[in-house]
Amino acid sequence: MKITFILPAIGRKKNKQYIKSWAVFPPVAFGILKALTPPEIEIEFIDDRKDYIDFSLSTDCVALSVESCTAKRAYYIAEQFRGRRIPVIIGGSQATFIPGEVQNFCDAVYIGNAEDKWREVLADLDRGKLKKKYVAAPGFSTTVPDNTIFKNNYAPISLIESARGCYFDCAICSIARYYKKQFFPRPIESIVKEFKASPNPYIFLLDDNLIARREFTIELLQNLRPLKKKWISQASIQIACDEKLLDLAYRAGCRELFIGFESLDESTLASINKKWSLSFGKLDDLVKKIHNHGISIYANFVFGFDQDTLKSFDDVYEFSHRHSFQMVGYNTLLPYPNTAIYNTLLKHGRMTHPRWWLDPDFQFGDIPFIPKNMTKEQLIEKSRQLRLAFYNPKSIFKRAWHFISHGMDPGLSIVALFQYLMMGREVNNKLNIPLGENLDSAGK
Ligand code: B12
Ligand code: SF4
Repeated sequence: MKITFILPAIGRKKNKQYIKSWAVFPPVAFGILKALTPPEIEIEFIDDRKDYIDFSLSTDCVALSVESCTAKRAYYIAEQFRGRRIPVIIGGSQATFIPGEVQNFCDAVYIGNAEDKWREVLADLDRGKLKKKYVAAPGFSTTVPDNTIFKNNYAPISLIESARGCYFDCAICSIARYYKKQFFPRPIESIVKEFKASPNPYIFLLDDNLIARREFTIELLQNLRPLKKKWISQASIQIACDEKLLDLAYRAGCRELFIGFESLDESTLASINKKWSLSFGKLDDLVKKIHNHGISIYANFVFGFDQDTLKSFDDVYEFSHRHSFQMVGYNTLLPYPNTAIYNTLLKHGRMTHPRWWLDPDFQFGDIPFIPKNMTKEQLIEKSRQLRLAFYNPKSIFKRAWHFISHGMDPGLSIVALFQYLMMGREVNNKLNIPLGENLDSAGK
């Protein structure tokens, strides 16, 4: 039996290359699926962001991993193979959030983590008795991903999971919905095994919130310390009020943290169920504490909340500039299906494109709802200007000086300078990307 794994891409503007910063990593889900698949089953992997799909290829089954932004392309791919009577299975976040929709475009929809039921799927496939729906329990097994299927060039950073989920329930977050406010730590021996086997100088520890469960984090950090690897991860700002944890994290190799600030405004944070992030002290002090421990910050903000005004952009820019964050994400609010914010906007009749991920009038970078204190155009343009300002040479120079004077990791600082060049060029290219389009034409 042969199974073809395909990672669908988001879309591409005509005659423009695919957005590079979206295609730097291989999809971990397929490394896991490969490891769960017995060796007698032949597996091939196609990365739609980089490869071209041969729709006439010979295979017994196609398995797709789908996020909201890739749903349109995934459904197109599924249609091509199903037209040839090749069964298609769809898993991933979109399948988990809105299985009812996904089911219309495939032979089997897979809800939840692969570890629980993938072998059952394979057995059913072998007997020709694929079920329409598989509902898997969330969690981990001791499976270590088999990354030998990834043949393309990716960034020399290994993606490793140490836990899934988060106890918080922020209204904008898909993960809060996926794992239903639960936290699933991975067995530490299997994390260590994967760390040791990593051929790359840096590791991206994919946790949604590194410090979700303090005792687990401490045990993990103690086990990572002797491995002498450097890594980046994601955490809530809560980490800053725990000097012991910060110190241990640095000693265990942590050099950068993605932190979702989302907004600096208390009422906004309250409206998205994230006011807790202001309960640990003044943000300025917390940021300094993290920096003083030699850990850089990738700060994420979202614009377009009801309390946001044009001044909110200036406040966020001033805050980012003051702290010389290594990297920032200035995102416009995109309500993902089944998140609390999506359901609220829908209920109040404010979604202008309720199924934006399939809507031909919606492009990546658009706003699918009616903002309150500004127009959609202002929201898009002010965010664009902020991104351009962050990548302007004067701002880069200030940050470079901050890296040097704070003894930030030299390797990551060089990576950041390359990122500035790449992402600075992408600011305009990332707007108006037609979802699911131009992925079969030359020049990816
Ligand atoms: C690393 C990461 C990235 C990396 C890219 C990763 C890559 N490989 O290319 C970068 C930083 C580039 C990135 C970019 C973006 N990302 Co991102 N990213 C993540 C993150 C943190 C980890 C992804 C991961 O590897 N997880 C580990 C794997 C194992 O989990 P998994 O994919 O869910 O797979 C499991 C199950 O879902 C299931 N499964 C998955 N596929 C399949 C298929 C089959 C057949 C089966 C049976 C099972 C199955 O089994 C797997 C193992 O249990 C997630 C958050 C998260 N915790 O998942 C966000 C996340 C996936 N990203 C998200 C978003 C929105 C984006 C962006 C659109 C952001 C932006 N505005 O630019 C972009 C573009 C995404 C794209 N498609 O290109 C959202 C998606 C929300 C949604 N509803 O679709 C997430 C969930 C974050 C969030 N909190 O909301 N991202
Ligand atoms: S803290 Fe982060 S991962 Fe947890 S629910 Fe909020 S946004 Fe999601």
